[in-house]
Amino acid sequence: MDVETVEKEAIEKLEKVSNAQELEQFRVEFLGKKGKITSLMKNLKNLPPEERPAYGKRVNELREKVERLFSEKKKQIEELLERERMEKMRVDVTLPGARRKVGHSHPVLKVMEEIERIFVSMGFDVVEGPEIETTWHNFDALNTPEWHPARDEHDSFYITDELLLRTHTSPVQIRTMLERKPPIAIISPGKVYRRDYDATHLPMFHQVEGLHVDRDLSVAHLKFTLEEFARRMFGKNARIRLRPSYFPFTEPSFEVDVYLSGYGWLEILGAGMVDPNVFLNVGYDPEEWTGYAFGMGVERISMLKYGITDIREFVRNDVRFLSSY
Ligand code: 2U9
Repeated sequence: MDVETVEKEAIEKLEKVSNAQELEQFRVEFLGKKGKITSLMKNLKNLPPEERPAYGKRVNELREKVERLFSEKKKQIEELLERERMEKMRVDVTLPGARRKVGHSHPVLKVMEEIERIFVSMGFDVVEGPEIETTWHNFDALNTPEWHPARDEHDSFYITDELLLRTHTSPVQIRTMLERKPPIAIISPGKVYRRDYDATHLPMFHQVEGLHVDRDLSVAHLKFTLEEFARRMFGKNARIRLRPSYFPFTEPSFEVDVYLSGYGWLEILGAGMVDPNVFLNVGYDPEEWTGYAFGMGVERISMLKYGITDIREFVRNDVRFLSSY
């Protein structure tokens, strides 16, 4: 084979090389120890001595040319491989991340904590107590006589004649008054139990009650505190009004309504001045100490705040409901 044929063949073949494997085959075929260019060089000894320098030069030039073309091709193929590798690793940074679903507090707990924050910012302490209570702490100390319907076994969950699931968190205030000396400003959040179950009542629900005991407290202090609470809870335009009511443990007693534009007057809590008999029951002198108290149902506040119409939604555990608060 002559130099021209090998050159033509080499150029044509290299043209068609498209991957690393073909490139290696090409190298062996043309540039290898037994390759075509090497064998051209071996022809040297068969030529007449005067032709050898020119022929040698020609073959060396061919080798250099093919080596150069080979390196160019090699570089091309390496670039192609690198591009393919990068393409495979490509990450779409605009795709949404794999977000882990975490739960959140129950809407009742959220509202309860919001109520706590408001009163804590006004200087109230948060106090908790047992859910199983004595009839004395739950009723007698709170001036609630034997004849009161709340004491009936059809209205409360009794464990024994003298132990029951607390029907309000007021016994926590009784325990605190027995343990501390006035002045006292506390709220008691927690679960309470009554034998009721319909669209507006659950057998277990949540209350936040408050008690402020000091000298010279009046209905004015009560009204200011609850109006401030209503503004912080329902917006700064919220107004409250007091309507006369009756509770065994307060005198006078009130139902407290909040005015919400678009809704009118809504009953949100009960309140009153601590009955002197309650002070006597915990050994406080009613001539020296005065106090106001209030109580609210957390589910009720949550229903008003979010427009929920059936209290049973809170315990149905449907995530479509729970996750929207
Ligand atoms: C002490 C003295 C007085 C707590 C009070 C109310 C009025 C009241 C209800 C609201 C809705 C209960 O959850 S509800 O059904 N509560 O209306 N609670 S005054 O008075 C006290 C508490 C403790 C020592």
